[in-house]
Amino acid sequence: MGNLWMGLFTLLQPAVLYASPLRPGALSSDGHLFAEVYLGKFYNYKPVTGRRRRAAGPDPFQAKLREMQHFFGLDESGDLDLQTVAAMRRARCGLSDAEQFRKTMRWTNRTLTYRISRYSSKITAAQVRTAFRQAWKLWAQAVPLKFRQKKRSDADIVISFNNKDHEDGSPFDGEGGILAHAFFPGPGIGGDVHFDDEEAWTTNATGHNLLAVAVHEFGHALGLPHSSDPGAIMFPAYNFGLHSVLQLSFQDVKDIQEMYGMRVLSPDRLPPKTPDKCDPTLSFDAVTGMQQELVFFKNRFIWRVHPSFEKIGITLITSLWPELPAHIDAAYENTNHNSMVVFKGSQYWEVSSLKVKHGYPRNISEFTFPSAVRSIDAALYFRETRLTDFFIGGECWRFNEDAGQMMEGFPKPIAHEWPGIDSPVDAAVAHNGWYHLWN
Ligand SMILES: [Ca+2]
Ligand SMILES: [Ca+2]
Ligand SMILES: [Ca+2]
Ligand SMILES: [Zn+2]
Ligand SMILES: [Zn+2]
Repeated sequence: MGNLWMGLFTLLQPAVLYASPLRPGALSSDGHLFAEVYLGKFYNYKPVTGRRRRAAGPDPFQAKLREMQHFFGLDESGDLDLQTVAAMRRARCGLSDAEQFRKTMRWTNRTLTYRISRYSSKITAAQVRTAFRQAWKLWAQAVPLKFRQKKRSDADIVISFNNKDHEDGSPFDGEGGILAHAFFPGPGIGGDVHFDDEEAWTTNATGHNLLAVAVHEFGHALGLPHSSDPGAIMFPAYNFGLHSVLQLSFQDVKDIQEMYGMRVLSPDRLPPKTPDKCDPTLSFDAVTGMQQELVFFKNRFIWRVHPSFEKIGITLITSLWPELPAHIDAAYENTNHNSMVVFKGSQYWEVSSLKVKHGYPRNISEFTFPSAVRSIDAALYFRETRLTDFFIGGECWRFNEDAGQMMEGFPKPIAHEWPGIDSPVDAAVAHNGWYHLWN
């Protein structure tokens, strides 16, 4: 027990404090109430009270919780464990995840108009207009639709920034929580998009990025429901990180093209597919331990494998660590520092208690590599000796963590230090007394 759950605990917002010791299913009644409200809002959960509750068969709360856990790629335990609560605490879109996809709700015009009826108090009107123009462009690149801004007269899609109750039956909730919501295509309020004006809207990765949220909401305005693909723009939680590149995913493009037809995509704009863990050709960028879990890195994604969870959940790296880039090179767990070290190119980051430490990225020259070493293929930490092996091309470098320098005589050929292992090495990890290396 201990470290893993303490680590996850730091993911939770400071506003919610649970009694220690922390273990799954042992949350306070406040946590339970919060979850009931969340499931009510996003999964059509209706609490059963009184006599009917005892008479009912399977617990409807657990059933809805499993539905939510399935959607978020979490272990479908039906327990209100800390990973589930952390997922519920993430900033997100106000629309339900149980919304049924209805093909009839789509625009018949090929040119759609939008109007901004109320601007943000957090960023300039010019910044808002630019973000919206870029957001529409992403959709217009995939389907034969045109979007035109109107200044005064009526438009199909009216966009506004609002505070708290704004008379549509779905009041905003102040900073955090719900960021925005939208209405599916139709007359009147149909297609309209509302942003919570109390969010710290930005054009970068601080606060909440307006472009990232606008692309998602505009997807609703065109008729798309939420997607459980964590790589999709239509995934309900906010995922934008420091190094994020905004683009529609394969799933988003497929869904919108089913509604409006295709536009031929140029080869440099092919949408990225979310990797499938069952793909036999799947390789990994890096693999590391993280307390009790194993973490597999691939492109923008991670899989977390926990010994007591059946389900292997895939999420975006940025949903845990917004500061980390995609396509990392190598990672290892330094159990003596209680941290995870992540490498990309000549930079590295240290993650402790599930947070990227301040002052990173730093340069790999701090590991006393010569300047000719520009990147690392894989890294492996030996808990007992506090040594770390770095695999670079055909060579192995051995770093003494206590002394802060390379061991004498290194680098050595991988074939010499690791007989039978081919080079280059893609990923390496120590687990259950075995060393696992991937080529
Ligand atoms: Ca809000
Ligand atoms: Ca409208
Ligand atoms: Ca690698
Ligand atoms: Zn949404
Ligand atoms: Zn609204």
